[in-house]
Amino acid sequence: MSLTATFFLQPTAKPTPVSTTGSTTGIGNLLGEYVNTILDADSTIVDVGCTADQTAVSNQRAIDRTTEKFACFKSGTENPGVIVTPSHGQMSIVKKLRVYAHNNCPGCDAVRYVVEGRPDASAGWNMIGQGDLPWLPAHAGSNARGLTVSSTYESGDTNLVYTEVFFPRNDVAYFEYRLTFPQTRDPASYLQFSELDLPGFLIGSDPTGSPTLSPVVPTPSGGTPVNNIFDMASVGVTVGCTASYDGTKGKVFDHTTSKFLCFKLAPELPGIDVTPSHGKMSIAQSLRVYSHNNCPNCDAVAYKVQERVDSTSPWVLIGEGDLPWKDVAPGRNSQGIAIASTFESADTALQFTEVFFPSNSEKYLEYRLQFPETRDPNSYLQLAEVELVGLVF
Ligand SMILES: [Ca+2]
Ligand SMILES: [Ca+2]
Repeated sequence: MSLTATFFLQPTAKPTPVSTTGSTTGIGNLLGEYVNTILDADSTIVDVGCTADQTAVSNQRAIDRTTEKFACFKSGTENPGVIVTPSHGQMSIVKKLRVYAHNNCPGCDAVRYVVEGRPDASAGWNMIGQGDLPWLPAHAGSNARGLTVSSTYESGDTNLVYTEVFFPRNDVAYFEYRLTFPQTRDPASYLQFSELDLPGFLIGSDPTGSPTLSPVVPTPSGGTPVNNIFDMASVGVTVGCTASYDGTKGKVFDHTTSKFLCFKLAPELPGIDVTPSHGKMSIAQSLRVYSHNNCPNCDAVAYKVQERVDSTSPWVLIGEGDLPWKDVAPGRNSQGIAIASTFESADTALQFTEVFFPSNSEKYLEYRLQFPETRDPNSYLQLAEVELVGLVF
């Protein structure tokens, strides 16, 4: 890899019209694909700031696509972790980090992370993201050893225990990555995890070793990234359900954890149509749902999001599927808490789930949010807040 400097893709944001599920690439002059992990199992991997318990074998376990675990004894002054050089030789843009739980030692859990990248081995490291892992407050459980890890760009392996953080605004391509974990749950413990996913955009291979600078991420320019396309004065109209009292419709987007409660009216799927009062077009990039205060059976566990350019146009599907918290009910959020989120991150002091729409690149005005399934199918629907994260124009 001959690059000597990082390069920036302009314009700067997701989404792109690139398949997120196919194995091949390329639409028009685009070159690349979203992948479940940039770090292929044949990557070269070395420990840093620690000594792996079985040298090369144990290092590879960090990325061997199974829950066979990585264990590393802290040494020296550097943060413990790994440096990974993918064998595919392609530049990439990191969008997320997932850390899968290991089998036996809660005190050994990584609870803080630092993700850095560099374009080649001679360059300095550049920060991509750092902070607490979402499972910091409490040990999240364990994964038996030796299970296959089956993930996608959109989702980690929901049969396994993992934690995940996002870097939606990172748009710098790198080749090598340093993933370190400055803190373990018990600071005196050594470091363990069973697997890492580094989901992101893999720039198409180029035999010359010169990554293309063509517009890999050709989003419309000029959009403003926002934590929520829905302003508090948005107009909501329930669909497929009737709100417990009229005022609760606005609780979907009141920017607090005060909850929306809706009684299902079959056969339509329950949910709400939302028209932002700002009247601006927008591109939705992810959906966050915050849990309400008291009824796990009332949690939405599946979603369907549609959009349209005006009230007379047909609805267009953005995405649908299960919400990540389907298999494990989240903790509850008390009512009336102001939500402090950003474009990059939900309010991590609260309980939430999030799904992404990396292929959505069109501007729309109105949205239809439906929740085809509740945790108990016989329950009514409750949620504390929805955030439709994206760009406003
Ligand atoms: Ca592993
Ligand atoms: Ca609310």
